[in-house]
Amino acid sequence: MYRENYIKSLHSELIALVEQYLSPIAIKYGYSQAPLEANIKWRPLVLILGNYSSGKSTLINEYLGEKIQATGQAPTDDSFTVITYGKPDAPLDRVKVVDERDGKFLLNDPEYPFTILKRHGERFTAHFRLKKVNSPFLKNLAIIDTPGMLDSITERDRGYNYQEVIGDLAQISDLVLVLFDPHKAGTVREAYTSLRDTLPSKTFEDRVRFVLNRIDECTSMIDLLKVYGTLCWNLSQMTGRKDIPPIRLTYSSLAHHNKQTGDEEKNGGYLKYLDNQREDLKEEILEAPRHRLDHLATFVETHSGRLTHLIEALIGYKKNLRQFKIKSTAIGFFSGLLAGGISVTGLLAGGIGLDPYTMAIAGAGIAVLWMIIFHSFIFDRLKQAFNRNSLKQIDQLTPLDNQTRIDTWEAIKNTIVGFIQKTKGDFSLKQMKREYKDVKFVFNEGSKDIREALNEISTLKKDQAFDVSSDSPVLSRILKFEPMELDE
Ligand SMILES: Nc1nc2c(ncn2[C@@H]2O[C@H](COP(=O)(O)OP(=O)(O)OP(=O)(O)O)[C@@H](O)[C@H]2O)c(=O)[nH]1
Ligand SMILES: [Mg+2]
Repeated sequence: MYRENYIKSLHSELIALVEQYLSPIAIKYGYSQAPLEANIKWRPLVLILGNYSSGKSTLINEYLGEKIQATGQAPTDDSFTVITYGKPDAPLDRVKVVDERDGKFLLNDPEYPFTILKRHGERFTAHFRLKKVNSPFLKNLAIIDTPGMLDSITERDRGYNYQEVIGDLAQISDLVLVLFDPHKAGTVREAYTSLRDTLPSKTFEDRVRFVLNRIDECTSMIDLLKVYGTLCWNLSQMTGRKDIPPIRLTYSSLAHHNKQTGDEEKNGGYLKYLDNQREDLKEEILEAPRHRLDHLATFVETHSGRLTHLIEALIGYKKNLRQFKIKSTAIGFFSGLLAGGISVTGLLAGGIGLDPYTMAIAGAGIAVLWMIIFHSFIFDRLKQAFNRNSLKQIDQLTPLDNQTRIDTWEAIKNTIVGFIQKTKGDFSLKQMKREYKDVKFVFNEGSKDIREALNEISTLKKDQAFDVSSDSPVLSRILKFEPMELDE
């Protein structure tokens, strides 16, 4: 097996794991409305953001090997274009668009992970499209080209909330490139804030790459250093951090050669020293499937962790409810006996002398009548009070003894309240215990295996063939994944 296939099989196994073990539970408890895997089962995604004319579309065209996206000096493209692989009906001798779909299709077809973007309205739908292209570059990933950021145009002018769209797309992307060009190295705010606000800080660092593009347009090495310095300064102002995130340097050779008017040494002699940077960036984009695996591993860990905590809390609630039921049944029973006893004593004290047999029947009758009244009317009231009380003290259902548990609790608390309100405690504890074992197993063992597999991948070379059965015990374990047998 080759590394690429290894990554692919791990990807489908992880999706199967989520589909089989986490999604049914997530939907059952209202943790998620749609299957969890809906947003992650499509191809690895690379999102390209940046200022207008920073060269996003030109760079994409260079990677694809043909002019697929429109390019130009003025703000050129006001659409979000998903570019994915499409097989031509008959063999083609060049790269071209083999199929095109509009936003409506893309937002409504559940095969694609974009249904969450429906909320951005019709203006956005009109600016969203899909292109299928037969480029080998797209074999294992899809790219999203975006409209450039325009400092002078506000969100309202676009007719949809641009920053929120970027945020939603970044959430489902595996790599986010933010492009700058030497002319506008100072305009980073819009890109930065939309990403910072929508991606958790760890995800932000994992996923976002800053790129200084069009470096061939700097007149000299010194000019390039000045531009680089300006960009670093602006980024550090935005991040508020002293360490500067790495910035990749690149340019599109096609655009560069088209513009070339003379002596390369005169203005761009430094470029040859930076070609390795361009290669690195391309390699990094092609590594999107591996990034996807990292994200999937985090995804499995996060959701299985939260679901474990969620079920643990519901089991806690159910146990309290059981205790409450035992207690109130006992109260009903003994108060019934008491009522029977008091009635008999009352009859005796009132001098109503019935024979002992009739007295016993009367006492027992009153006791049973009381128990029926208790269970039909009083018990329900007590149960309602118990539920109200439980919801008031919801934070006490499980120990919140460290920050991780406090964070997961915040993410699931409302779901738990909703589920208790909906079911009023009418659910099976036995079934829940079984589900608990499943998600806990995925959380503990599944996540460990996935991390081991990821470490293994990082040691493999791109074209290295290896034998799964002997070289990759981790993969075979995941492939054979079965949750533990349950001891009821
Ligand atoms: N010299 C040089 N010119 C470039 C480079 N990349 C892009 N250009 C030129 O810059 C202009 C803008 O490029 P686009 O690819 O359209 O930029 P964009 O970021 O997609 O712009 P919008 O879609 O409007 O946001 C075009 O005229 C390109 O030919 C580059 O690396 N070097
Ligand atoms: Mg463009």
